[in-house]
Amino acid sequence: MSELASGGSTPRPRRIELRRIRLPLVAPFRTSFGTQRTRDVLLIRVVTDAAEGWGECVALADPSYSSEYVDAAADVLRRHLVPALLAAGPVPAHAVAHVLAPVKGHRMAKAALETAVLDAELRAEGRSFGRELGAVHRRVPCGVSVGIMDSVPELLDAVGGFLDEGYARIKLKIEPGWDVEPVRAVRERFGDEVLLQVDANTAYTLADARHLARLDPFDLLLVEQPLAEDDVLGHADLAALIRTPICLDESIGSARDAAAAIRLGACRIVNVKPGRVGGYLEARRIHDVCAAHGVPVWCGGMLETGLGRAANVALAALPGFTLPGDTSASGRYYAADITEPFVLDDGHLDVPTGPGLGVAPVPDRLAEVTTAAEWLAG
Ligand code: OSB
Ligand code: MG
Repeated sequence: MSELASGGSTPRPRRIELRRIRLPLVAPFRTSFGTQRTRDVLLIRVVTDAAEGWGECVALADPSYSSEYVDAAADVLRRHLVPALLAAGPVPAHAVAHVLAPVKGHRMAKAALETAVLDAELRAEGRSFGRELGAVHRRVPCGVSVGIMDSVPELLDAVGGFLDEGYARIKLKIEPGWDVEPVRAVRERFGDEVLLQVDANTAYTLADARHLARLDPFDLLLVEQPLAEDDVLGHADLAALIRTPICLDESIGSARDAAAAIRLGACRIVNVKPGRVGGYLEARRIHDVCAAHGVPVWCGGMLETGLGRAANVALAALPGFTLPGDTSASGRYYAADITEPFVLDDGHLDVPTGPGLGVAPVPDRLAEVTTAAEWLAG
């Protein structure tokens, strides 16, 4: 252990809990890669002598959005990541990624563990995530991601409801066969002032460029991840063929990826999802790289509970997050959250100000939704 990583007064993690919870979504959420009806979430709790901290793993139940999935995340945490951390002694949050680096990939699993360590550290020091990350706003404007529906009238009802609730931006999930028509219908019904964007979750190929150009007249803020995760060059080629700005989600796993994508001209905007990139500290580095290049970023979402949402809202308050994020209110996802619910106020969510995440699971509620729990100790 290096001098840096052994950090003088850093409390060491005594024990670490892996806990699985299951929450029904208020409505099915359909994307080009599948339909989510419930959220099977892995939570991590790190206990030190000074405090306990929480991290939410954003991996979905199936490897459909990305190669990671929740059972694999639990396995790599149990067998590799948690033992490595417990064996390393006192590790400050900023050194967790270094300790975990010998394990390749598994960024969502690593992010959850780093977040729990950071939360424990900040709670012990009485500092908030927002303060630690560099938040400059008290509250953030929120967008909402609207799934693929069975019909256009059903979509218009859903979008109308979200606009009535005050959401500042609408994102439509698209796929071949559900793209130009729903966008046209939303523009016709709700007008040109609505901030509108689309997310394809890799459902197209470069051969679809002429079709995607049919979205150009609708003045979309961006089209998110039209092509495959590993097709950064394809996105650069597509950018020359359509006017709508391209935003990357799945393709960006690190600040280095973001720098390369920007240099290649593959994106003009970046969706920052802390889980996808290995944690909030790497997410902040992506923010910094993008800001240096004048590339706007926004905070993505993975249908988080209040725990993950608290940290996302803190991140979204950094100065380079100039577009509304997928940081919707708790009620957009869950009838009952596991924390005090995040409630929309005039299209905004407040950045938590309490120590660490500023929220914690409500014990009875957590117990209600728990499906499994195990403790690991050094
Ligand atoms: O691509 O942004 C995405 C949800 C799960 C997996 C991938 C994505 C999404 C969303 C919803 O779009 C974002 C949210 O509201 O949490
Ligand atoms: Mg996306």
